[in-house]
Amino acid sequence: MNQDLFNQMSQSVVDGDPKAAAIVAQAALDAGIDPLEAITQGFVVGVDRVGAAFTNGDAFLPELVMAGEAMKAGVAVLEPEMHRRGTERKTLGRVVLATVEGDIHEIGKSLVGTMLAAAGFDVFDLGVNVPADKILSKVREVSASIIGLSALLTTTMGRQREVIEALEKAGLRPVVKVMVGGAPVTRDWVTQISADGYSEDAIGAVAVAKQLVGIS
Ligand code: B1M
Repeated sequence: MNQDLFNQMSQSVVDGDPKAAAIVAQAALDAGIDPLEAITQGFVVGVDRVGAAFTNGDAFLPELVMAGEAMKAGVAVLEPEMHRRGTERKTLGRVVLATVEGDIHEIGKSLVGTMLAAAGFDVFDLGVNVPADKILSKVREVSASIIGLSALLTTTMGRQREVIEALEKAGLRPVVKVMVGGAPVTRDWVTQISADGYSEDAIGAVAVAKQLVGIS
């Protein structure tokens, strides 16, 4: 039964059908399925299929765009429930979150933000294509203890390093931890740029953020 719904979620993304994605997401909630499980076992499976087809030349940019739109529509239905499940917890710290400059992939970053907020962090999500100076000025404004940087392109990963360098230049590096993520990011890269934390996925990001503020 759940697998049927997961298959329909995946298919709605492959079909690039936001309406179908929203309907099946609601059906999953009505069936009592954990919203994060719905995302990882349903929508992400679909978006990965489209990504693989794009790599092989079997799908093109319009399909990629529509897959992203469908995934966003489905996740939007599931998000309030994810927040609701985390609303009882106290504030654990302030996180400024962004997809780096030059990169407009938002879905994974937003999912990380939702999970961090649900876990009890105050999340200031600056969106996508965000330059280092804008990130730094938000960090100062809200006295954030963590910066979360997402990059989905090999060509934009370097921007994560730039933000860390800007932080050092501003003298803020000792008081602000930097967590990075995104599909092309590896542990090696994290070491190379001297970031403080890394996670492969949104659940792991919560554990890493907690470690960074001294809660584990
Ligand atoms: Co693009 N895209 N895309 N894309 N896209 C990828 C990333 C790609 C791998 C597809 C492919 O070729 N197979 C490829 C990158 C190749 C590379 O550099 N290695 C690619 C490309 C090439 C491009 C364009 C250049 C295409 C073009 O124009 N020719 C272009 C770039 C535009 C730009 O940014 N300047 C482009 C555009 C787009 C769309 C706009 C059409 C759309 C995004 C829509 C949107 O976000 N609103 C899109 C999409 C949908 C994808 C794929 C198919 C799916 C990405 C996604 O949402 N995944 C993607 C292929 C793929 O990943 N399978 C692809 C689901 C999401 C839940 O996972 O984002 O990985 P993800 O996030 C995960 C983890 O990475 C981690 O947790 C998340 C949840 O588990 N994580 C963090 C992410 N951020 C984190 C931060 C953390 C911790 C963990 O701490 C702070």
